[in-house]
Amino acid sequence: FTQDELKKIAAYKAVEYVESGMVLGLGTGSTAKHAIDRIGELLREGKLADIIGIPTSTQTHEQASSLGIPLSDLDTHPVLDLAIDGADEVDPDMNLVKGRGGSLLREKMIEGCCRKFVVIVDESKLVDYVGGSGLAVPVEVVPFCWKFTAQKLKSLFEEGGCVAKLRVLPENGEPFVTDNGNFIIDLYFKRDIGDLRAAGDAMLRLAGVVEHGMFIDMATTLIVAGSFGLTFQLH
Ligand code: DER
Repeated sequence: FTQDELKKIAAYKAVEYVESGMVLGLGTGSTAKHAIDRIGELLREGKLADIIGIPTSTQTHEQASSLGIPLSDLDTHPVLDLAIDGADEVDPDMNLVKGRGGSLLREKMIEGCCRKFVVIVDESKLVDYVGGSGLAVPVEVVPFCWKFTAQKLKSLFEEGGCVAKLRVLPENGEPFVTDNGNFIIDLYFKRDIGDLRAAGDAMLRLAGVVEHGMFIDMATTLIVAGSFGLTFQLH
């Protein structure tokens, strides 16, 4: 199987949790895209009905509305039955890194008020510890004095333990701007962060920080698609 086929297998399996009448958090990214396509297909086939989707990004809003999935928001539906979303990393305790697609704030808001949060990944996302893939832990920050905030984020970790980079658009080097009009500082860690909650809380105490991409203790169900088939982990 290709990586995308694995993503699709995990996504389709997650959609089996969807029942008619549910209010669903719709994730963002290439794995969640498959789940949203599948939900649209089942609605069209009449195998699902009365679904309301709460999109976690403008990108997902566009995909879901093009599929005819009725959409709403948290103001109208402050409690959701189920959210399905991908992740950039999953550690053995089901803590996640999310946000490499830039949607972490809305994802965390929406996935934080679901009865069940099903995470769908291919096996390449499994790590021993958060940051262990050597890829970024994203932090959404206000554009005002972002350099100052990036410096403050770095100073939370011992000398040299963390590199902070402003996320820019590859095509023109301009800062990436989130759906909420903010910037993203990508943090790269040389070693295990250790106490994720303490690190996350310290980040959030910085006034310029809006939210970080560590989803601690939020996932209720993990579906992993790998060469060995599907595995499930319940929290
Ligand atoms: O940016 C995000 O939060 C995405 O959900 C990301 O975590 C997973 O994206 P992928 O399914 O395209 O790998």
